[in-house]
Amino acid sequence: MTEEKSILDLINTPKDLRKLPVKDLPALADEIRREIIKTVAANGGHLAPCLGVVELTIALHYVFNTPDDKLIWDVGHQAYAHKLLTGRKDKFHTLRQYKGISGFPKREESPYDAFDTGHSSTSISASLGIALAKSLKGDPNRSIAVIGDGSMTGGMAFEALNQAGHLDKDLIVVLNDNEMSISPNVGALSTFLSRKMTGKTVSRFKRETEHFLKSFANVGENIFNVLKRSEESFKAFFTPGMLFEALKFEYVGPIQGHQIESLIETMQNVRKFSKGPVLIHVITTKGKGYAPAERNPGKYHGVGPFEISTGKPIPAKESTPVSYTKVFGDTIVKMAENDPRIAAITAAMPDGTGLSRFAELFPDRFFDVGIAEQHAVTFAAGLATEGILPVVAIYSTFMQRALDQIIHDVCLQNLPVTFAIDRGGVVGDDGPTHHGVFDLSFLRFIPNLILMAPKDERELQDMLYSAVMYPGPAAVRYPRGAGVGCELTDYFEKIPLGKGELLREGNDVLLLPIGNRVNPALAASTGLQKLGIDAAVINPRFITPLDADLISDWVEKTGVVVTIEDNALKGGFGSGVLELLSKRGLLKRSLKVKNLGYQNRFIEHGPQETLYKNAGIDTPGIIQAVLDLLA
Ligand SMILES: Cc1ncc(C[n+]2csc(CCOP(=O)(O)OP(=O)(O)O)c2C)c(N)n1
Repeated sequence: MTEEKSILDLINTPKDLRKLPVKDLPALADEIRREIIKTVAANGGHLAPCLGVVELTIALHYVFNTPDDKLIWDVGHQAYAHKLLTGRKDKFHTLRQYKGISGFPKREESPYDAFDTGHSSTSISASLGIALAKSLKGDPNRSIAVIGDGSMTGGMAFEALNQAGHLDKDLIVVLNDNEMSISPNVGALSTFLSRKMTGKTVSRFKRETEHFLKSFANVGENIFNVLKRSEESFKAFFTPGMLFEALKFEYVGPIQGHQIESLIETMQNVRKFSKGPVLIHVITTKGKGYAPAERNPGKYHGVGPFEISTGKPIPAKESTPVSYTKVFGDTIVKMAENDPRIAAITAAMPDGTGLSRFAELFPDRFFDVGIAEQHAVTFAAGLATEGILPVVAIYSTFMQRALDQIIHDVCLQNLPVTFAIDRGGVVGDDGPTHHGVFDLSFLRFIPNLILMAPKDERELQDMLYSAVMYPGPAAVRYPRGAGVGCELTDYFEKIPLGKGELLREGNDVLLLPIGNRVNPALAASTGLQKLGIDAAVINPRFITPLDADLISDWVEKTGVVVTIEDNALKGGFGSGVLELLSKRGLLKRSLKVKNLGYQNRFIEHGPQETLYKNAGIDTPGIIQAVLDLLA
């Protein structure tokens, strides 16, 4: 049997791609899909988004002169085909592995990665900046943003379109429209973009107009004929072009995103003839070419390792405890059953944040606002002014977007909004764009806001309950992944405001871990005991307000303190403890203090446990820090 010739093998850079005849490109697309499926099945990653843009990626690199022409991928989760075509196919098996290539575009990884992305809706701003810089430098090369319809729901995308239309510089925006965000896309814009607008809605509008005109006895046949002929102009009027043209973009499309030949032809025309800002509307199928992902693109948006033949996830070797996310989702449902004031808000992540069940059970009190974290927070503030108790569930990394809204719209008015901050701490394989290691720092200084982090999933329940019942703004921050496997309850208890708990008494050193570091610190205290070191352990529970008395007492008793957090050191929990000790006059020469957490640098991707170990915030790291301090 002869082995099938690989086309991908011939391509080291897009220059090689451009030498191929167009007729070979569909076979190349098949090969790229197989490679993506194989690698994601082994390593996990963003499967459905990448499968949807294989032809689009080939066409873009075929027509445009990358890397001189700059290609900016919004979110960057769809860039695997781009990586395979731009010199990284030999390293592709290391995708998202520790020390391997990133799952997102990285300028330091390749000259073809024009801009680092990970958070959505930035691509038009960045590519407009690049286009402007090129214009200032007299550089004729092009700047191209590829943005999904989900990412188009983010306000920043519109801020950029607004400026781009005004500046009238050469800029190409490719709108990759698959009608999906992670879940089905939401909002009026999504309906507007949808092809249904050109079919069903236009017909209904026409029918209703005919009916209306018929109600006038003296309207003759002519007017109906005019109406019939005007169907096409109706369509033109109601297609998405209208929106973008109003923003002074030339609109091209909608075009079929899996036919390479027509994609190439369209791109070539745009490249040759267009002037000023152009939007190419491309229709794609998320998950294209892999049946399980096509059937269920939401589930296959981002996946762990799976079996290719069935699409089934490869089960973990040991059974893992329920995740913090699930505990959050279940808790909020139980609370909402008893309290009709509770509403839940997500920014395009109902599954990711654990709110799907809430959405099913309480559709009137559930709001998916699109990828719009800033709006989500201010919208919650509005709800809160009317006596609703909003719970805003957003990943830590994406909450960064909404800092001003948290300060200005919620905390300044002391409104009872609960922030459920998932993925606090390092998140693992998604890497630096997604690690949630700044939230303790950027939330800690805000007046009126109370901030908690649970040591386990049982405490998460009580903290959520306490947060929702608290008459002002409250945030609960919890990590990605499984809890510790503790027992859950059907009832919730209010945690007294600003009260920590002493978990273990000890005379030699005080361990002050926060959140998911409490259990490793307890384990460290057991390890230290074996070495003859008697460690006290406090679970502070609150980052703000700190349990000042409990902490100060035990600092005084032991004279040696180690703080431990899954957060940046600067401005984090440990900084708060130092401020407290300084205020209480306890920062004396005789006091030994060590703060464990992340140094002031961005943290690479890799398994969470590896990253904890590297930062010295796992059990052996904590033991070592104590030994160093006492040495
Ligand atoms: C600011 C921000 N919020 C949330 C996310 C999580 N997220 C990643 S991809 C995605 C959906 C993007 O949808 P779309 O742009 O249509 O791309 P598709 O996956 O459909 O190709 C979301 C919500 C993010 N990356 N950035």
